[in-house]
Amino acid sequence: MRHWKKILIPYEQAVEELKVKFKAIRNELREMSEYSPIEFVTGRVKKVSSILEKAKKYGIAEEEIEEKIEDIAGIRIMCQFVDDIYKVVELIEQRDGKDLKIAYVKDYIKNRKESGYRSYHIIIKYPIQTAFGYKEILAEIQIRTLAMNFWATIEHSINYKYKKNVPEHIKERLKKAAEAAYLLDKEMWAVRDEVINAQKLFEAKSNTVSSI
Ligand code: 0O2
Repeated sequence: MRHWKKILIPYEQAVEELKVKFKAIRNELREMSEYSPIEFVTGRVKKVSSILEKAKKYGIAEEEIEEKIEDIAGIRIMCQFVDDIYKVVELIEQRDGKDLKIAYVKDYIKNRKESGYRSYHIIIKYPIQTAFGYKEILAEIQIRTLAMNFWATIEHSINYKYKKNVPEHIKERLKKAAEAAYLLDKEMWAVRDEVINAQKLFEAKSNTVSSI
């Protein structure tokens, strides 16, 4: 029996640190009244039951889990528009070799998954200073629009309910919904400048009201 509580401590620390770092980028840009490609950030450490399930699915031995399961630490960055995703990717690339190392990427936006899933994944190696010394762990950063996130969240819960045996008619509906989310992203991108200007005006007004 492995000591999961101890194993997961560095992953918990990594998730907390990465959340702080990405939220700081968003806050800094907003403070400077500049547009932030990051709308909001979440993070989680995978549950032990999900880690073991994934290890079983891929035939990974328990002692190989940390080396082979890349999303034990997961960060999710939500953006308003599709092109913001690639701006966030650039921001992360600029940090490559500094506070993180990029292992590889999976672009499920250009190569949508069979399920209809879209997102940009970056697998990183992240250094952690623990009470027992230095450790480098793997973490997955998922970057997606609000529409992609809405679809993925719903689809994930349906999969959970049906334990992956989703009835065919629901699968079809989900594919249609994925297409609708894609079209929503496309339409929103077309009015992107208009939306950003409106948001700047709205924020300026809110700041004036709060300073009265
Ligand atoms: P959770 O609860 O988010 O941790 P696999 O996980 O076997 O599908 P692989 O090769 O490990 O695939 O990596 P991949 O494809 O990058 O997927 C890792 C994570 O991406 C998943 O983690 C999901 O968060 C998300 N994801 C990938 N494909 C889909 C999809 O079709 N629908 C949804 N909703 N999310 C997806 P976990 O472990 O599935 O779940």
